[in-house]
Amino acid sequence: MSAVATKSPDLAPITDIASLREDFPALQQRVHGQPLTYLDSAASSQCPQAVLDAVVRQQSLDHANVHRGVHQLSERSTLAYESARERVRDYINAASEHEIVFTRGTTESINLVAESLGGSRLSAGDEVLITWMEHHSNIVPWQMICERTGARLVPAPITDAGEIDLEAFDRLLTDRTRIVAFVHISNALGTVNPARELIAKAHAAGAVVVVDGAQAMPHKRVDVRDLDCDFYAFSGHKMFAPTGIGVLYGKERLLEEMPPWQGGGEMILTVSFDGTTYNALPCKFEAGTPNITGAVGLGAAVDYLARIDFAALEAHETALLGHASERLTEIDGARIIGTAADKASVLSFVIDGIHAHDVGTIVDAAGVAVRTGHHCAMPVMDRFGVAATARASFALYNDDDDIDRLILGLRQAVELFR
Ligand code: 7TS
Repeated sequence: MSAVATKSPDLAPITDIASLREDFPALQQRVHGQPLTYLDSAASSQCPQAVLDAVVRQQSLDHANVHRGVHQLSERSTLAYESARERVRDYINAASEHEIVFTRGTTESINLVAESLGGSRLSAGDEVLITWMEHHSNIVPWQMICERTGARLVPAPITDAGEIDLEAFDRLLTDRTRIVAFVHISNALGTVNPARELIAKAHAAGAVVVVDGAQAMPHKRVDVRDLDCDFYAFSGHKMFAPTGIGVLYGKERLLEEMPPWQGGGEMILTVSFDGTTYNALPCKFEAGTPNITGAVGLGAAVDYLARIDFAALEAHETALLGHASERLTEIDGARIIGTAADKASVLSFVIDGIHAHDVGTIVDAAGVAVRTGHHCAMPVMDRFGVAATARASFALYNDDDDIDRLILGLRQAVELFR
């Protein structure tokens, strides 16, 4: 019999970040006969054993649909699912569990806000202000809703270092701006945006603020009430949980006002052919059977993160990024894309005369996983005049040895192609 705890365990914070690597079974394997060096956590991070155990336990013993059965398994499953919601609420310091909507991930979270909030609030003459450094998932849903409502999408430019041009942002934020949507940490550049400052500016202009927190969650201790954002979107699979689960945090007052997005089971109170009444928050936005096991995995990932001393984690990751940036200067013709003063865990670069995909393939043969391409941020590539970059991204389980092996792989690529 499994037992679901309803609260995250209260344990002493972990300051020895290097010790965490052992918790990740995927990192103990070899690929192409070499020890795996995983430098693609910005695309998707690995799961610690505690998350894998929670997923297996849920799926083996407690699996049943939620919110609808009186039987034991359904009750246990519902408890596990709602306990995961409470852990997430507590972790990001949301005021109420009504403010935590489980989604498929960041993309679905942003589509939900764009469709529901944008669809009901925007009209011709209104503007949605974003930035040039957004992931496509924080561009396209806004483009789609602007097209439908006649509103205008306005991108704030970025500087050569890959920071938001704050003067331009101030100029573009006007009394026509209804919604401001921006990324907390850029996946293509690593830039950490001054979220509190941008949110305060947007609120002063009367706009609602949506933050894309996909890359921030595994690196920063996010407190939504301290940020005072109206919405915060993130994905489980970038913060050590499985794929297919994510969260939309929204202030209760706004979520209450917003019309439902998808219709179906779970989101209703009564249905007749004369009309339907909708369920209370957060179920109003969770149509259909949710990803119960994913939510349980996310709850376990949040428990895992809650144990970590984030000052130690940030120091560890800053040192890694500094070391990697320094060592990259040893590679002839290498150039870093994204040199913001406040930068986290992403090293995007090009090497003269070698296509990024070739760089990725050569280092893969040496057991090093990096991502190559436009990183779903084509406007960023346009801004820097490159078609693609190679990107090494770090997480809490990486160490200096991973960087040495990356540099060795890059030397091999240069030797082969020059
Ligand atoms: N926003 C940012 C900043 C992201 O980095 C990503 C995914 C998303 C939104 C979308 O998240 P999803 O979980 O809904 O897909 N970024 C990446 C990446 O950098 N490489 O692969 C996926």
